[in-house]
Amino acid sequence: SSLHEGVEKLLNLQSKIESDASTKYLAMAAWLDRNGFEETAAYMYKQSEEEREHFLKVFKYITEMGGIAITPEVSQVQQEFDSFREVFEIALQNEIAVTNTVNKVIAKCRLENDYATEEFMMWYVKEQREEEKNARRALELFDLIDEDSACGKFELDKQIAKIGSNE
Ligand code: OFO
Repeated sequence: SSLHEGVEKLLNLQSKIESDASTKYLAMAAWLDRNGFEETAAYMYKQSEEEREHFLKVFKYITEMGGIAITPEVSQVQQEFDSFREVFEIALQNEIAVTNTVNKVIAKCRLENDYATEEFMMWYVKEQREEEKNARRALELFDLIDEDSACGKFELDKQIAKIGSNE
């Protein structure tokens, strides 16, 4: 394998984290859907699919580099949420955690002079910047629109679903 053992290990961890993110967003999408937040549910189903692509991208890269890609097991996932807002608080925390692991892979690449993987991982740096921004924007909308006011939930559902659509 042209991958340093430590780098390969972190890439497999990253692949698992992306796969978990896909599962978490799927559970959030279902919760949103059954609570009437139709448009935000559609947005979240899409996020889930995107994370699945992020997962596959790392997974295939490991194999391409001659490493052993380990199929991640499905972790326990949170199915219930206390509120509409809580979904996005957790989503933001999750994205921040993903950014941290992306940074750890890159730090390791630098230590081992693995510039190919570093360059590969830069795509994730950009992606995470975008995803953190979107999650923060969602929370900003909860500050602007009172969830408990008349039509508040309905308006939030529409506005959150539009995040990132003009990029
Ligand atoms: Fe947002 O987790 Fe993928 O990159």
